Amino acid sequence: MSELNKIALKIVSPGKGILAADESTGTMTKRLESVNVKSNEENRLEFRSALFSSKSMSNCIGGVILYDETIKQNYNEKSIPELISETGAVPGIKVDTGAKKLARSNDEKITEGLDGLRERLKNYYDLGARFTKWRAVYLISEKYPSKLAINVNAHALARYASLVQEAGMVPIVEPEVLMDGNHSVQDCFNKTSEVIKKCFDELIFQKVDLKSILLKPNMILPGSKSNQKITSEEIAELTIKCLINSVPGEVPGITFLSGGQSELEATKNLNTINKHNKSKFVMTYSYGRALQQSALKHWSKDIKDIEGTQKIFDHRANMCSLASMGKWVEEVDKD
Ligand code: 5MM
Repeated sequence: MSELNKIALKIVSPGKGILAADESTGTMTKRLESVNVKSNEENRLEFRSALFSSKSMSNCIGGVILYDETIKQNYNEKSIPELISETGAVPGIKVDTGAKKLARSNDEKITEGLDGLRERLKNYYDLGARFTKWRAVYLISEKYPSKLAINVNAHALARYASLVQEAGMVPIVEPEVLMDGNHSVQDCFNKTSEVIKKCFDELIFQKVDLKSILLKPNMILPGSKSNQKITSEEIAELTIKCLINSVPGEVPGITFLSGGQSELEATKNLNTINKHNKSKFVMTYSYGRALQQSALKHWSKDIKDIEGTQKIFDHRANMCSLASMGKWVEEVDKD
């Protein structure tokens, strides 16, 4: 077993998943301002370090994805990667520089960040990162995602993954087919399958070691503006089918994004997926909003109440952990 494969397996060990805390400053500012908290470096650190020092870190969180600002911060005289490593979780870092307008397309995007990546990776390794993340985003409509967007993003994801393995870290490959739109669940299934297959064609072509990556896909869901009603069982069935058909068996783990689902939806769907998952893929979470939303809401009411904030985060993390093993029991929606 290679060192990188061991890191990947450690991140997705039983009952564990990933806390995605890699919001860029722009996104974090939107999140904080939506709950009337000023977005400054101090507040961003205060909230994030509250999560990283929560009790559930040691039994529910296998890895934390950080943003450039956070990986360089200290809290109580410890660096953030140290704080995370002490809980047993692996520190990770988002290394793309964002999704930008794709030339020759009106609405689609290409994720940037390859220039100078080799040097940045070395620096992140020295800061303690042992895994990384790069997210490509795809729209669904009649004509999207275009072949152009599918091909160029797959190419960039593979170039990124190859450089990351060279630097001694595990790349998370995140092709996110967005939930926005009025498309059907079948459209989501077809387009997501096409996107993921193309990613693996490129990863294989560029000689990426598939045993040492993690895939971070969306679940198969109807568009957020479609009126299609679908059960959690159907979501699970289509999601598993899509992944079994598109992901090579060597990949050690699938870590879903929540993608705008509520905390409860993301937990319930992950649980149903794991109840039905007969494949050898580990299927767990790499949630941003679905792990942080309620904790952020609580914290915003009194930013000194770290204990209360941690209690709420711990609850969510424990629910996701149970869902990653198919052992979650329905919760009452308190909102
Ligand atoms: C945490 O948010 C990440 C995106 O940040 P930027 O858009 O600011 O770069 C995002 O990539 C995230 O890691 C995944 O989408 C999963 O987050 P959700 O909230 O969809 O689970």
